[in-house]
Amino acid sequence: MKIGITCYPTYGGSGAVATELGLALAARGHEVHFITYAQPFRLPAFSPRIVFHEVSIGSYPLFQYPPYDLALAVRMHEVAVQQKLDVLHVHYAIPHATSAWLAKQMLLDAGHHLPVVTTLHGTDITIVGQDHSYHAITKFSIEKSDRVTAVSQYLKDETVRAFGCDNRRVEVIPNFVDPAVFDRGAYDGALRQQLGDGRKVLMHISNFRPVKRVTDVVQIFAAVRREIPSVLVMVGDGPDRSAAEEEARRLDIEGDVRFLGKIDGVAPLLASADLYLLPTDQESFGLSALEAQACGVPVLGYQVGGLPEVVESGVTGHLGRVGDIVGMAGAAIDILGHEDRWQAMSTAAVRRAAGNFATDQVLPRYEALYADAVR
Ligand code: GMT
Repeated sequence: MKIGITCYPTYGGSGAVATELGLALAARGHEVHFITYAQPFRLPAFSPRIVFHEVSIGSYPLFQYPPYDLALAVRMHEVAVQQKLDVLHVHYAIPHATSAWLAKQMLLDAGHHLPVVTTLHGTDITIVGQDHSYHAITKFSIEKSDRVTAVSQYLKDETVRAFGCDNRRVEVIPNFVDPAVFDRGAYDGALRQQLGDGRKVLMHISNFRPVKRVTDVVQIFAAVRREIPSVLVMVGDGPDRSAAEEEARRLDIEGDVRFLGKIDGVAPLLASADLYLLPTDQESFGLSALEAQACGVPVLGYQVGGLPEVVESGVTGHLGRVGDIVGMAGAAIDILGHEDRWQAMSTAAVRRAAGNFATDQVLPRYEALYADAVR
């Protein structure tokens, strides 16, 4: 098939999932066209059967807020006509599903039917979409999509609750991972030695937005470090990075906390970790938690959103109460302090990731959805 994909190209789970999906679809022989304002961050410079189409918004003095959503709709329309797209798959409802609906209407006038598939990822439903300024257009755009998917049952339920959407219209298709890439055994341990110098490696990866509670990460680590020789590796960047750095200084542990900034290929890093920390207060799925588990890393997080669908508390990690730093640190010390317990969790984590969320299992569900939408 010829598939158009639109996503946010910058760091974030929805862009990562969209790009991995495009790469996997191309590997299975489909032709994939990415339509967005920059090259998606996980997209290699060249891949067979993948083309990147840049959306340019230009500039005009009248526009204090250049209308990206319109420029995107025009580019979607253009690519659909030129490349004869069979289906357009947009990731993150706002504004992508709205632009897709506009492009679809423009195409209908020329007799070209372009089915639109919208995948809901998280904050498009839980935060931004429920803002009064965007609620009505989000509901409209979801309802006008030919097919809608959500990345967890939690997100589907929240979509039905917040937007009154028909729950039969939303299909749950989870995030996925390639176990051959996210594989602890694929890396030689040199990086682990560099990062930890013989100590346990705790890790967090995110875009450092307030929802990620990165200061909780630092506080949990501070309590763990008092009991177990360890280091904390913080990967990514965003608005709360300086707050996390400040917290590390305040707690006088900055020498053992490393901020690496944005890094594209996180698999070798995750494969070097002993424990992954994701204490966010809203998480529709938690792609990084899945990738960590695939690398045999137990995950510590809060019992929120779709995270319990990914992490089996007590088996592949521990999920605690939001803000319970002491409880989280206790669970971390228990896991890291008992080699047999850590090993059992690590093995269960790999089995869970590969058994429920491997690319080979999830991808055919998208292919079936496209085929159905085209019919
Ligand atoms: O929160 C992020 O890291 C970015 C955000 C996005 O939309 O780019 O991620 C969301 O989508 C991911 C992929 O489906 C999910 O794994 C994340 O759980 C979700 N983030 C939130 O719900 C906060």
